[in-house]
Amino acid sequence: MVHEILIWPDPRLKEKARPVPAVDTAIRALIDDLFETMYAAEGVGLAAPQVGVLSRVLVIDASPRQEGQTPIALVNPVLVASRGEIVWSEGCLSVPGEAEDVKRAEFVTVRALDRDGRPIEISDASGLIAVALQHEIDHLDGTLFVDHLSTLKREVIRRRMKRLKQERAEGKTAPEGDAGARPAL
Ligand code: GNR
Ligand code: NI
Repeated sequence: MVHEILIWPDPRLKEKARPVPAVDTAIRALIDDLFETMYAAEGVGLAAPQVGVLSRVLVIDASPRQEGQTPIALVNPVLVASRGEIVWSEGCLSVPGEAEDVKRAEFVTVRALDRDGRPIEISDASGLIAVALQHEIDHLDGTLFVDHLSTLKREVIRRRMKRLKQERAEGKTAPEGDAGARPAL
């Protein structure tokens, strides 16, 4: 089932998600929904809080953009090591149409449970996967990429999101050629 993706600002996106006590059928159904919702929105990743579920679950699939990648579903992920620095132009399905440079670790190692509840480790990920892992784990802690920006940039984006929500509520579509109408992902 495709869920509605919450648009920032929303109080649910600021909450810290709760650890999953057991990877059961309900969690597997959530993972399926996250993949379905992510693919429908053409995103690279999605975290459960973005669909209003405050559980520590995320999915990532960079395969359309990076060859040799497979879809990843992580439960209770923990960043156990990171090194280096990289600046990446990030977007977010909860902040549609916006993209800004964010400084991240270049390489990360993450431990988690997979969809069968087995412990897995993603060792020394790099590139888009490494950035997406940090971006999605941030979501589980109530942090969005806009929280890494200057107050000025964040407030400009806040106004645009307010306008976007108003337009959506009024059933309007953005004017043609308006870059803000498309997610910059
Ligand atoms: O689709 C997405 N693309 C993206 C691009 C650069 C850095 C991070 C991301 S994640 C984002 C999907 C999303 O909002 N996940 O939470
Ligand atoms: Ni996001």
